[in-house]
Amino acid sequence: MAGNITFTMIKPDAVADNHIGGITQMIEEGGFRIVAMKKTRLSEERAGKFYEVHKERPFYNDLVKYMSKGPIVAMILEKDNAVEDFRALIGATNPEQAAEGTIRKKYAKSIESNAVHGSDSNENAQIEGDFFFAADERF
Ligand code: RTP
Ligand code: MG
Repeated sequence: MAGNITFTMIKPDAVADNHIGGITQMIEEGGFRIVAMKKTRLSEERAGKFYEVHKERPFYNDLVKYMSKGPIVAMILEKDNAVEDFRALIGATNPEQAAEGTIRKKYAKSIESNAVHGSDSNENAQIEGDFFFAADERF
């Protein structure tokens, strides 16, 4: 049986610093299969929509500006227990608390510039994947 899915973005600084390959390698070596993948740039408006769940949080405006400042790489990933296992692979939101061997430990620069996004539930994984990818872009 196919595993379930999660959604990730490689954030603007990590793309600008040429870490697409390194991060994608950690994802594949972590047992995830790439179902869909694209490099794109979010407008402020679209970043605001993506992060709408955080709109009451104090960091919302900065986050929206940060996520729209340059291209990102969006991916849908498949694995058994994908959401939880991917959050384990990326590590804590704050890189100072991220465990050894995690993507954020290796590539994050700060709590905002923390290299990658990972969905926090199966429901949000579906919503976030649908935000970026049509059915004919998934394999
Ligand atoms: P993500 O959604 O990006 O996978 O990260 P997360 O679940 O670990 O963290 P979340 O609470 O959902 O926050 C989303 C993103 O907002 C930025 N953030 N900044 N300045 C701050 O205190 C702060 N807190 C969060 C981070 O870029 C975080 O990934
Ligand atoms: Mg989150």
